[in-house]
Order: sequence, then structure tokens, then C-alpha cells
Amino acid sequence: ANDPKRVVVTGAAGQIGYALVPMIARGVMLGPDQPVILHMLDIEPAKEALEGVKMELIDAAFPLLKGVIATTDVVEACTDVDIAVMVGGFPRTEGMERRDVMSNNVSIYKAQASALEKHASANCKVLVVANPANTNALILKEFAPSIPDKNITCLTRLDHNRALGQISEKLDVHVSDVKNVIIWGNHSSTQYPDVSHATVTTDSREMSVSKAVSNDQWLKTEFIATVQQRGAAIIRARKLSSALSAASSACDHIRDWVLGTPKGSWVSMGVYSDGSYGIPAGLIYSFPVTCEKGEWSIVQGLKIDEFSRTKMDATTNELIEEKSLAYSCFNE
Ligand code: NAX
Repeated sequence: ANDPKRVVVTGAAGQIGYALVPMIARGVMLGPDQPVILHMLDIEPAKEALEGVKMELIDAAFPLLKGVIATTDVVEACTDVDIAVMVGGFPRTEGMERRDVMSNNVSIYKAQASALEKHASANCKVLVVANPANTNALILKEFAPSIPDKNITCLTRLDHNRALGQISEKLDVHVSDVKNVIIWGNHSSTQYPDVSHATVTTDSREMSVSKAVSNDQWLKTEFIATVQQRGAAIIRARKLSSALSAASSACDHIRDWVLGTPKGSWVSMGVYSDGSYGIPAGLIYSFPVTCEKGEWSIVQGLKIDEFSRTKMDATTNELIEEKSLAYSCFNE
């Protein structure tokens, strides 16, 4: 049998945490043959709730779950972990100053970065979910210089899956028959959901999404806006932000990263830019990637038209701004 892998989930007492930990314990993230030990971290005010989640995990009697740690101690949470899913943080809510939010996230991610750097397993893979996800990942990277750049990522797979979902609804095909959409840039409303290279398979014939939809106007306006604004639409409907879809996408992100993407298809991940497609190096930017043997690589050679370039630049500019705001909080 495989040795258990240790997975830390920060913010585990929150809504995404509550949806995510049972998925991990069922093998949705690392596969049905991979035992896991869950490390759940939250902060003091959520301590009792976190204990409650631990009780439920025990009560669910998951065959793959070989242990559960529920803690408010960041070092205990990070020790020997193979996978870190960072869901805890300080998202912006109405009326809050951007700088205050960023400054809070800098102090949270600074502490967690050092704990991971010192105590996690050497090849620990990190996924940042907490908003601002790209910039939190960048902060984590800055304060954990010995963790390889390629091990620090952020979640844009939810946006990617939302884009697949919108196309599948539009064409009335199953979502698994649509592939190779791309989310470029920031996990925010400036993200660019791009279907220029996406395809759909019907009756075993593959064709481009733009041809199948054959409504350029819709693809360039309503489709993009719907994907960009989907988070807000969920909040209006549920009075709570997306949780099950975020948890599910976080599992997709790690699963594909660890176990590989299917031949001929790519996914979107927020990764450390190497300058591909003219995106400045040193940003965590969402790119199309393929994964093999536990490593992602950016899909190269896609043609970028002028429409796409403008949208990619807009989200780049927002990330540059967030980065400089974050850096200005580093010495506080
Ligand atoms: P909740 O407020 O329900 O849960 C967050 C949890 O984090 C709370 O239990 C809180 O006590 C804990 N926490 C706060 N500071 C912490 C710290 N320093 N260490 C450990 N735990 C800490 O939020 P939830 O709905 O679960 O969302 C979590 C985060 O995901 C938010 O930042 C949210 O904006 C972000 N999202 C990101 C998405 C993405 O695609 N990247 C989509 C969904 C979601 O909106």
C-alpha cells in the first residue's frame, strides 16, 4: 500500500474548508489509492468549530483517512506536509481599504511561508486559494525563498471550469466534451477567459468552440463577463460565496498537477511567470499548462490576437499594481 500523504488545509473551519476536507479524505484530490493524513489549521476564534469538523471527519469513517490533526499552531500544521492548500486569509469585503487588506495578508502569508519553508516536506506543492490569490501566492513565494518557484501556485481552475460550464450550457453538450479554454491572468474580474483555442467534440468530431458557437459577439462580451462575474452571481444567489465548486476545483488543480493532464488537453493554473507570452517574469499569472510527473509547463506557441493581447495586458497591469501594494507592506 502507498504511504499516506500529508495535506494541510488552512482556514479549514471555513466554508471552502468544510467542503474540501471530505473530498480530500475520499481520494478526490490524490486518487482512490492514496491514503491521506489531514492537517487542518485555523485561528483561535474558529478553534471549536475546527474541532467539530474533526469530529465529523472521524464520524464519516473514511477508509483512506489515516489521521486528522486540527490545530491553531502553524508549525504543527505545516510539519512534513506534501501538499498545502491555503484557504485561510483575509479577503476584501465592502468598505475595507485595499491597503489594510493587503497588509493583513502580507503578515498571514509571511508567517505561513516561513512555517512551510522550515517544516514542510522538501518537495511540498502549494496551492493558494485565499484572495487575492495570485498576490498571496507571490507573497508566500517571497517569504519562502527555498521553496522552488514551480511549487507555488494559485487557483484559477474554478474560473477555468466555469468557462467550460458556460460553453457546455451554450452548446448543450456535456462539459467533458469541451476542452482547452484558458484563463489568463488574475483570479479577479480582470481575468481573461479565452476560447480562441478551445474545442468541442460532438459525435466524435472535434471542432473549434468559436465555430460551434458561431456567435463571436457573445463570446467576446457576454461569455467573458459571465465567467468574470460568476463569483458575484453566486454570492447574490446563495448569500455566501462559492464553496463546493471552489473545493472541487482545488482538488482538480492538485490532482492534475500530481497525476498529470490527459494527452491533448491543458488546464489553467496561476504559476510563476517565466516571461512566456510577454507576461512579465515575477508575477503569479494564470496560464494554460500541461502537467506530467508532478510538474507543470506552460503551453507554448499559441497565437495571440490583438483582442486577446489587450485583455491579457489589462489583467497584467492589475497584478503589477497588486504586487507593488503588497511589497509596500513588506516592512510594516
Ligand atoms: P471563510 O471565511 O468561510 O473561511 C476562511 C477561514 O480562514 C475561516 O475559518 C478563518 O477563521 C480562517 N482564517 C483566517 N485567517 C487565518 C489564518 N491566518 N490562518 C488560518 N486560518 C485563517 O471563507 P471561504 O468562503 O472558505 O473562502 C476562503 C477564501 O477563498 C477567501 O479568501 C475567498 O476569497 C477565497 N476564494 C477563492 C477562490 C478562487 O478561485 N481562488 C474562489 C472561492 C473563494 O472566494
